Amino acid sequence: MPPETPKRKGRTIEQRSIDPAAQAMLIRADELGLDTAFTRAEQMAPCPIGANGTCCRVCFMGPCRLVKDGQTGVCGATVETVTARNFARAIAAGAASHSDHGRDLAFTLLAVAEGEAQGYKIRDPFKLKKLAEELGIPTDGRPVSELAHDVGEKCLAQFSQQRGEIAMIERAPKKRKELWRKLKMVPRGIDREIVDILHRTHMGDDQDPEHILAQGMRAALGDGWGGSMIATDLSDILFGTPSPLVSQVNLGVLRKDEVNIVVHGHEPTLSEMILAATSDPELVSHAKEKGAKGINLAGICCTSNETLMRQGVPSAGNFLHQELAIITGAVDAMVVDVQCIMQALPNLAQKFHTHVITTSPKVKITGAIHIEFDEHHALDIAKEIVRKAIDNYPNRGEVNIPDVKSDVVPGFSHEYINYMLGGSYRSSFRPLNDAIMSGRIRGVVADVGCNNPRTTQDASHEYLVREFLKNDVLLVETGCGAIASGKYGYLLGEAAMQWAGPGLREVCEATGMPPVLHMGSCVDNSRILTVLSQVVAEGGLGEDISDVPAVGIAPEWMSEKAIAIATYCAASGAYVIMGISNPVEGSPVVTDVLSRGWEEMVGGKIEFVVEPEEMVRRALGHIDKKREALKLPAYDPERFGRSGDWRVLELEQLSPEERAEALYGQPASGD
Ligand code: NFS
Repeated sequence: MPPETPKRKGRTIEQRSIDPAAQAMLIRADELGLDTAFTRAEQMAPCPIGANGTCCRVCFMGPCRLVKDGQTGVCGATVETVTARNFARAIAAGAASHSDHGRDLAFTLLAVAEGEAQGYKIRDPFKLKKLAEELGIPTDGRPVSELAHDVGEKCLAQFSQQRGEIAMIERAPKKRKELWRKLKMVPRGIDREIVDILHRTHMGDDQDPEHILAQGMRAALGDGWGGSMIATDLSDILFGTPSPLVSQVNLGVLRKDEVNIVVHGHEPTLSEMILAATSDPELVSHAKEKGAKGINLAGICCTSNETLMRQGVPSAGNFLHQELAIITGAVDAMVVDVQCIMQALPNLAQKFHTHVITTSPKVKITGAIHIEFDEHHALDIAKEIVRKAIDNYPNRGEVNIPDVKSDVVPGFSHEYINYMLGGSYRSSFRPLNDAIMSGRIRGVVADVGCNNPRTTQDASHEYLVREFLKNDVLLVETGCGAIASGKYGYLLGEAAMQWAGPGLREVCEATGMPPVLHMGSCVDNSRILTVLSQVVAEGGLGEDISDVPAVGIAPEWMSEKAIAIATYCAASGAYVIMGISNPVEGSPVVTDVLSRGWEEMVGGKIEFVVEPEEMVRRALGHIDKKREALKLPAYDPERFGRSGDWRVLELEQLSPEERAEALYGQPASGD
């Protein structure tokens, strides 16, 4: 049966978003009679057949809509085959998007090595050398440019490789690699596995749902341990490996009296140069000539995560903020590259003065200005774009910037987490493992993924973070989920004092780290794979990723990339919960394959859970089950929290007599 279409008409502002900045802009949009994704979601009932995965469009004898029990398509395709095929195709598209992003960075690295990439340089030569060694490239006495060249070529070869295994799979725990090899699941080449999915889901090919979905895992692994991992590593090498810094998040980072340029999309390559161009003295004085006090750069979506965690460029918000930023009337140019860019932007921008500028050779949007980016002339192109924004500043009409922003401390690369916990002379994951083993940290949850206007913006992200912190669960975050946490103050050390349970609070006090670690953009979910592998290698938490008390959750997901991520995490042994709705709901068999079937096969699984309360219940249940299997002490918050800053604050509340009693077990001796 198709699921009942939820009624969404007439949602209140609070039902649309919990973010006060978004609420203010949604009220403004209503006043101006403007549509946004929020209102369009209310007007557009999702097609129930597509929503549960039972619409087959792979050939033109259809499309076939399988709505009755036992019904098949014209070719005889069953509901199991159709839902599995649709799911696998979503994995292919998601993996292609992340991986193509990684490929472009390999081209940029090559151009830098050849001295042809204007304005770029190698920011982390140590990471370059380390990666070169890992890829079997000789490093002794060789200049950085030669290493960059060889690493660039070797990374590119990962995409086109036809046989063997992709290289970065070596980072996985031994037991995991053995399992993948046994199941013939190690990706041969990143592109090959994606093409394989498109081939086998063509009309008249693979019709066994489990078999189709196993190839889905293989292609997704090529994303997580291939394309995305390459994207992360090469971004660090080119733009710097992140370490914590202070910045701000939300629409309040836009400035009334400065030229505002918002970079939106995913690749750090162009935004890096735009940042450089905003401090060009000639352009700054041009901005002043136009009456602005300066040039302000802000980000949206994962471009924002890239520039936020490396250069501290403030974030104007997550996915559902792209239209809201334009509605402030203060954005002089919104510069986009690839992925998650709503087609509604140019139309909306016409109602204001904003230029929407597309820059990728892969992305043109009708109504937008196209200034194509080329890394060989990056700085010149970036300056042209910035100049266009400045020239647009005098065209502003009424400006309404909500005065809402929060401080954040993002930038927790796996290298930094290692260093933070162990110090520079003995960087190690030992303290993290010990904290989990002792029960100070009950487990780890990765809260990641998008916003989706079918649910209240940020509500699930915020609720989950609060509940997990209370339960001494350490959070690691990427993508739009990480920006959501930033908005509500969770990406700060102080959040541990306010929200964390006693054990987690002790750990945060000792290290100064926030209880929610911003680890980057969505391709940086690969960092989470690396952390999990290093946690396993450190010892004491099992021999495989599937042994670690950890869960991944994408409560407000909307993109095919989220499906690819969920799949590679599950194929790597993690328990993954996805919110919103079940895209294979039409087939109980396929729903069962993704959960019970995959758990038996690879130790990880995907479950679709709509209610955040249920997500928390299942995630904690899983964490406790894994703790028990590892024979770790059962989680008991009573054992911790009697030390550190919290204890000092508590003691300060007491009278001198009570304090002496609490400290020494006897009242202070009077004179
Ligand atoms: Ni991820 Fe980043 Fe956000 Fe979702 Fe889109 S920006 S790659 S897909 S919406 S988290």
